[in-house]
Amino acid sequence: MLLLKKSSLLLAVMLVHLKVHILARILSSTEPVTLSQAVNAIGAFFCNDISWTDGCAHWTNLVSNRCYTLDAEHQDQVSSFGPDSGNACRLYDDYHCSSGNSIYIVYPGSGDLRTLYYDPAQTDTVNDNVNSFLCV
Ligand SMILES: [Ca+2]
Repeated sequence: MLLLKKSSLLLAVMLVHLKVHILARILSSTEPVTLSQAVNAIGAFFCNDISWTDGCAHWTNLVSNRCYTLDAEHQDQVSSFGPDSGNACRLYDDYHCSSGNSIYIVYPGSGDLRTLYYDPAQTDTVNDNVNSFLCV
């Protein structure tokens, strides 16, 4: 009986040491910060001409699901649009991500928005017709 109690006590002490060791590893680890930064790395690359040329811009550190209105240089002119690796964006023809005309586009995007249409009837192309977008 005494032997059993001693071994139980020893086991309890070992468990406490193990918990302290695991806690110390978690607290000293930098992994959660690295993971958080990776998740938040949202960006999009777009250009005013097809094949990723003319008036290109790379907007980075975007907030997930926040609407971004294009600047004057790109409004109604973008012909190539690509979310960064791991990202997806919804493009809108209005300025505030609120109209009925929108299209979901995933990495690597499209170097020719003339091939994408806002509507199923395929009359309203996305080319030169983007004014705002949001990404996740
Ligand atoms: Ca264009």
